[in-house]
Amino acid sequence: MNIFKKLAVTTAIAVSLAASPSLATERIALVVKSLGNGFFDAAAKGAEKAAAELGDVEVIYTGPTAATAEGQIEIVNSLIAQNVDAIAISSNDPDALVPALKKAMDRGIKVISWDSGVAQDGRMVHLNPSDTGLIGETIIKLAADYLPEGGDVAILSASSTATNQNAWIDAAKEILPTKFPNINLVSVVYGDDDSVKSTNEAKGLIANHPDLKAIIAPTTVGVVAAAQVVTDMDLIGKVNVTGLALPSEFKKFIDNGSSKAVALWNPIDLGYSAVQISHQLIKGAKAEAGATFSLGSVGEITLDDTGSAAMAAPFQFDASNIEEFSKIY
Ligand code: RAM
Repeated sequence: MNIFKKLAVTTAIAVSLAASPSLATERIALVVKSLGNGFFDAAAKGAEKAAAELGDVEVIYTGPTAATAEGQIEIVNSLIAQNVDAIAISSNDPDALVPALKKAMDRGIKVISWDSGVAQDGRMVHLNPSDTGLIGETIIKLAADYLPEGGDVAILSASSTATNQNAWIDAAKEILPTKFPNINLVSVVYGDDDSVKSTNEAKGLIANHPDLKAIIAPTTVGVVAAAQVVTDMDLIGKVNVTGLALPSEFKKFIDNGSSKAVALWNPIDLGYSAVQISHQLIKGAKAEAGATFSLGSVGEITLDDTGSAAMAAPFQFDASNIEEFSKIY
C-alpha cells in the first residue's frame, strides 16, 4: 500500500526538480529542413555556442527526416504543445508553414525564419545568410568563370518548394541574359536535399544534355551528389560541378578536379545568429522595420520593411583555401 504513496511522492519531487530549472530556461527550437544534413549540423553548433554564451538557453535541434513541409508542420505543432519560447525555422515551403507558425505566435511563441524563409505573416523576423541577388549572381559566375566560350549549364536544386533556392534561382535567371549572355541554362531539376534523388537527377541531366558543361547545385547536399556522379562517370574535365558547398564535405571534389570552385557562408554563424535574434525577441525586442538586433560576436543586423535582414557576402572556396575552411565547417 504505502509503496504506491511513496512512489507518487518521489515522482512528484522528481517532476518538480526537473521543472524548476526549466522554468527559468529559455527553450529555443532550431527547426531545420531535414536532419542528417551537414549544413544544418554546423548551424546547430553555432546555435549551441550562442546558448552557452547567453546562459540559461536550451536549444532544441529538430527537423523531419525528409525535407518536406508536412514533416515540419508536425514538428511545429508538437513544439507548440511543449510551449517552447521560440521557434527558429529554415522552411521547406514559404506558405505551407504559415498557419502552424501563426498558431505558435498566437500562443506567445516568438517565431523567426532563417536560411529558408516563410511568408511575412508566418514569422516576426527572417534572417538571410546573404543578399539574394548576390547569391543568384554568384552561382552563375562560379560556372561562367570557367567557361570563357560559354555553353550549356543546368541547375540541380533542393526541393521544388524551398524558399531560399527558388529565390536564388529566380535571381540567377534574371541576370543571365544581361551579365552572362553566352551561358545557356538548359534545365532546373530538384533533388530534394536527398542524396539518392540528387544522384539520380544529376545522372538524368548528363543523359539528357550531351553538351552540358556545368552542373550548378545551390545546395550542399546536391553539390556533393553531382560531383560524385561526375567522378564516377569519368566526366572530370568535361562537366564542372559548382554551387554552394560545405568545405568539409566538398574538399575531395576540389582535390580530384570535378569542381573548380564553390561558395558558401559560415553556417555556424548563421545558427548562432538565429539563436541571438530569438533570444532578444523572447526578452521583448520589437520586430519592426529599422529595428537593430545584436548578433553577439558576429555583428548586428537592421530589419528592412519586410522584417528581413541579410548577413555577409558568400565566400568562394577553391584549391587555394578549401583545406583551411574544411577544418572549420
Ligand atoms: C542545403 C540546404 C540549405 C542551403 C544550403 C546551401 O544544405 O538546402 O537550406 O542553405 O544547402
